Amino acid sequence: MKLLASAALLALSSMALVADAHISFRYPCPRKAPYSECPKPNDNQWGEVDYDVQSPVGTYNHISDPICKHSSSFAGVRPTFQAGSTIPAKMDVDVNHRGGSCQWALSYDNGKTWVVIQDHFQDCLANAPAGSTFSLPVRIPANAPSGPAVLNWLWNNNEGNRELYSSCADIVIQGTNGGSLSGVAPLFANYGAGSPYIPERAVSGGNWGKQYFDARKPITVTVPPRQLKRQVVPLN
Ligand SMILES: [Cu+2]
Repeated sequence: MKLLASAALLALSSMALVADAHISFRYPCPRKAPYSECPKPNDNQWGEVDYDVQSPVGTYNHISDPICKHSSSFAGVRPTFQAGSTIPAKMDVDVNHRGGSCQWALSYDNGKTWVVIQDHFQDCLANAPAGSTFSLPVRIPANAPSGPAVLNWLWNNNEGNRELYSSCADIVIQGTNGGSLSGVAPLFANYGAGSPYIPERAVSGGNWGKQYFDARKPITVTVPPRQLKRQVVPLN
């Protein structure tokens, strides 16, 4: 059994040479993903396709990518979701690292400020089979303002390297025209030297970083009302 497992690991690590793969959004499309159903690069953007879209953005002592990995998507249609509805999000799972803690956050200013809209602590993705596309729905708050927004999935894994994952999808929310959304700012743990450190958690329990999640700061993001196009009513 042990031998078989190491053979499987070897196979995995040689695949990892091609693209070090872990977990990302599959739907909605993560920024610059190579998936065929996602927005395509234009002729001079092919070098920007992210074949490593599932890899973490950093570890406890190293930041390899900014939160979201990319500051924009390729041009294309963003999916629209109603405030109060549940996005049938799907994750592209390579290995699940025995789960971890997920946070989902929204930004209306392209990632300058984030507000957490959903948490799933300790066993998030723990039952996601390796090599699967795994359903992990996320609910948009009913009072979410309308407008283009970034949905950010954040994940601290339980087992293995102490990593932070961040996968971002550009979406449009149809809700209140102008308004605010309150919650807490997300925790970016295991993300570079000096970031809060969550140790590898024994499957039987242990320190999963509760004190850091509990200490997240309240935040309110305010979205100005969007100018509605003036209706020109023909006189006749
Ligand atoms: Cu991984």
